[in-house]
Amino acid sequence: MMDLKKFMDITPEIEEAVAAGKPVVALESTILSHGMPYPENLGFAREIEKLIRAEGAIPATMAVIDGRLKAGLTEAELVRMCEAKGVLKVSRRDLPIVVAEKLTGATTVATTMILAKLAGIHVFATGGIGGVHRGGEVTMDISADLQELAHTEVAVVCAGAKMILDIGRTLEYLETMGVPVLGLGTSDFPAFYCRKSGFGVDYNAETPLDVARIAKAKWDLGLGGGLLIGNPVPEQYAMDFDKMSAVIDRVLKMADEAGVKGKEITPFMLAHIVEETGGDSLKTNIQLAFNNARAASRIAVELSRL
Ligand code: PSU
Ligand code: MN
Repeated sequence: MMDLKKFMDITPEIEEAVAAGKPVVALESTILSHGMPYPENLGFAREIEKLIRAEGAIPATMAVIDGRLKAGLTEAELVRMCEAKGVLKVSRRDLPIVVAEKLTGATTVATTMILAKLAGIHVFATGGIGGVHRGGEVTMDISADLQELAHTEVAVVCAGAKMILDIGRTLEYLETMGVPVLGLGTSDFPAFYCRKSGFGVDYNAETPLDVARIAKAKWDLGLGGGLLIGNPVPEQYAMDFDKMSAVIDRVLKMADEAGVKGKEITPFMLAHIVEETGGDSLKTNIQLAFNNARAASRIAVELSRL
């Protein structure tokens, strides 16, 4: 057995909650350090933790700080992740490097799942997941988030995938890897800023209890791996599909012309989409993540009762 304490700091509150089987919701830090501008990200980070508490669950924001894996951050650590000075973007392949070299990094969906599982947490709320990029059939740019969903026992609540990705191929990949894709009150997989992508989910789970039951069945059956839950952005914050498609096409072209590659693509796109929409996309991004935190908390509460 790996000696967890050798690598990881879990706050006493989270550790006690996990031991007692109470609901805990994991949060990622890449959305803070590389997904949103400062200081809006800090207001967001504080608010989303409050929201989870208001639903009766405990928030666990994940990060790697000076080489230590963290489940639950202090206020000073949260500020550090939001200021993002020298904060790396850490996916699965980067994890051993930041640990061994005592570096500081924000966790992606993939790494947040890894840390959540180590800490005994099985529900995670994010904004959008990584996936197969447009042109991925040639570039092979496929986020490590998808492999993590295949292998790591965490239910991930998201608002779908951005249209910067190839949503159809992302869903095909998840099918191949045996990842159930559920809609929370929808049969259409959401497209982040917009409520619908035009691609179906595997099953419309009407309630958080349905999601909890399906997750428990998957894990009790020994099937392992994760589940993806698509929770559409609330109607009043949703953006126009055609308008966003045009913005994304423009920004994809900018990325291509600037020669942006690899792990820089997603942060580049996110920052330029905010600019191109005059900040509207940031408001939507914040609200959809809040909405996911609420849903994840309810799923965690139901799971803790099963
Ligand atoms: N999509 C978003 N916001 C984000 C990300 C994706 O709408 O902040 C972040 C997440 O942390 C996700 C990561 O895990 O980008 C995926 O990066 P890549 O495509 O390089 O794997
Ligand atoms: Mn990539």
